[in-house]
Amino acid sequence: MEGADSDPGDGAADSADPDAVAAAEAVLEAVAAAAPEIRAGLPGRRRYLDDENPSGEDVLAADVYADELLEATLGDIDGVGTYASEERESTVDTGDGAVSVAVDPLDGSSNLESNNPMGTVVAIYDGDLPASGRDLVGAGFVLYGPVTTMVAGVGAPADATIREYLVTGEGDREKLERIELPDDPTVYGFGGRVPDWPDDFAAYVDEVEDELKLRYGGAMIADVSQVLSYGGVFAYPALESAPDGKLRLQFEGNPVAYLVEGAGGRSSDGARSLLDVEATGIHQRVPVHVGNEALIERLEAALDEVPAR
Ligand code: FBP
Repeated sequence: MEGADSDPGDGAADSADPDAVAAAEAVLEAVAAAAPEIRAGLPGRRRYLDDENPSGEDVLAADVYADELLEATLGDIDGVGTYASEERESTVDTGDGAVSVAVDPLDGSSNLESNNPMGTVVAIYDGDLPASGRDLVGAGFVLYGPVTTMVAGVGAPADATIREYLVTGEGDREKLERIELPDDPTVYGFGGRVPDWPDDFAAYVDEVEDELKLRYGGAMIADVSQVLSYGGVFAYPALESAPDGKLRLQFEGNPVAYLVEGAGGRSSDGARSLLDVEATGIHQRVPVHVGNEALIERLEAALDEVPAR
């Protein structure tokens, strides 16, 4: 993350609907306001429930707590008509607003057991779900690390300025720096078991591990935050056992693509920007690769055949 700036483009982008951008700002403020409560609720909610989410993953009490808190908070915002969460099979109709929010209430929640960082991710789309990443009018994440921070932007993807905020104990946002990926990347982190990586992806890893330092923590938001800070590449790639990878387009792929591209980097499913992947379902999965432009270009060159998406 580089030095402070004079705020060009902070706020509404020309090509996005101003009402949708205002709703996106309100959503990001509400997520920050909920963050201290979500964080304070973690210590007593580290147990698994006897349940699975729509993606077949075990659910922690903390996942459910954060999801219910965010639904109540975000559903009340003027302009928000739909709430969707990784923890719910279907979307929730919250009123007649045009904007839809898609939330991963606790990204990386399996890190609760080991007490490692995790986050809350939010994507704000101008339209119904599932939506294209090109319909985003804002995105952000809260990182529950040693301090609570938010990285966020509003506006159309091509116009967004991405900024880091400190989230205070009262849930207010204090502006920190504008985020731009450093020119000299230093870190990489890739999910999935190594024997499950396709050969072409494994060949790419052979290249980058000679140049970069491994940093992988198992929570996408924390791993992407390292890439935003130090430059590099994060991927949860296609696997032999899961050709669409693990992460979800609406809740994870699109918002991190928006943030990393807004910070001067690139995103890819292996062949194209994640923002150009066709949206086919709420819980659709997609291989996610984000980072410095040159590293993503090399990745796309290294992968043999990437299906149309
Ligand atoms: P959840 O949203 O269910 O926590 O799953 C997503 C995630 O935890 C990502 O944050 C992370 O990148 C990935 O799964 C880690 O998966 P793995 O445990 O296979 O490394």
